[in-house]
Amino acid sequence: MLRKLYWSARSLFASPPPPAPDFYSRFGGLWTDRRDALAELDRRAKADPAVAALRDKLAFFIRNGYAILEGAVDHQAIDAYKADLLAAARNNSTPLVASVPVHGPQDKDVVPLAQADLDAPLTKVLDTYVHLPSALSLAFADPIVQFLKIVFDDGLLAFQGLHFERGSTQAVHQDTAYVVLEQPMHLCASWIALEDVQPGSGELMYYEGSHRLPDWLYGGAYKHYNHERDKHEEHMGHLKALVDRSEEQGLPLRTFLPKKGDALIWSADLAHGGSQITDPSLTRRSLVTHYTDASTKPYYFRFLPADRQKIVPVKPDCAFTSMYY
Ligand SMILES: O=C(O)CCC(=O)C(=O)O
Repeated sequence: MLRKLYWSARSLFASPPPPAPDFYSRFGGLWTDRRDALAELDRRAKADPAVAALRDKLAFFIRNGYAILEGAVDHQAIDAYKADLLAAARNNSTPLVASVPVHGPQDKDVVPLAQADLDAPLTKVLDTYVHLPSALSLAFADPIVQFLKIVFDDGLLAFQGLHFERGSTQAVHQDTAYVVLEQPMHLCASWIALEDVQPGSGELMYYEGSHRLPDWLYGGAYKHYNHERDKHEEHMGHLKALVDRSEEQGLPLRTFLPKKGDALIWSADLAHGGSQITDPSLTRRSLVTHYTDASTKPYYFRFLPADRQKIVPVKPDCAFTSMYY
């Protein structure tokens, strides 16, 4: 019911916002999305040693739409999380749920974890950070928090988490179409490798620099896709345009072959997806967390009763929420 309301609701972004001249997107963004972001980085690095220490990574993030934080997450923390997830998957009474692929206009359903085939591509265990404290050590590992606090200029709110056992094989997309916020561009994600990723396992792929492609406007107005409001062809057109425009501009298509514990941070509009799995014997265990800043709310809060709009503090500057639990 809740999900139906969420997906069927008309957006209040009923007409396109006026162009935001200081930003590449008419929907604005974070300071890193401003046209003068590199000059702003210089200013901030002079004033703040924490920014100066991450200056090269931040400049790369501004130019390319992502940054790689090598060894961001401790191996013991990862092993503890994987053991907890495995135990939960074997426990019929775990409250955890998973998104599984189905045929139909919405192409996915949410089922109890015990009913999900974890080995199927496109199975995603949802918001494990709510029920597995060990997931919090990953999603809020210090290097990730330090980087995102600078980018957000604020604390972090984790509001959607996806655990993958296998490559997703998901088409190249922009998260702003599906992971919706009241301020759509106030979005970043971390992708944490829970094992060394092997070629052929369905590696994460992304077009470097695609975060600056022109806004795709659903119905001429909206940043996000709504399967009841928007035509299937429009959605397919968006996915095709991401590949076509990236290739027209000569943006390199990269694949991510991280070591266990490496994390990739992507910005709101980086076009990314899952490569084809050419060796089905390989797992590709990873944890994705979508974050916004402490002052932005997920769009799904509009459809949750007040007592379900829970923001749970984890440690200073870090909190989580969920639409599922
Ligand atoms: O890990 C992948 O293959 C893709 C993940 C993804 O696209 C996402 O979480 O938005």
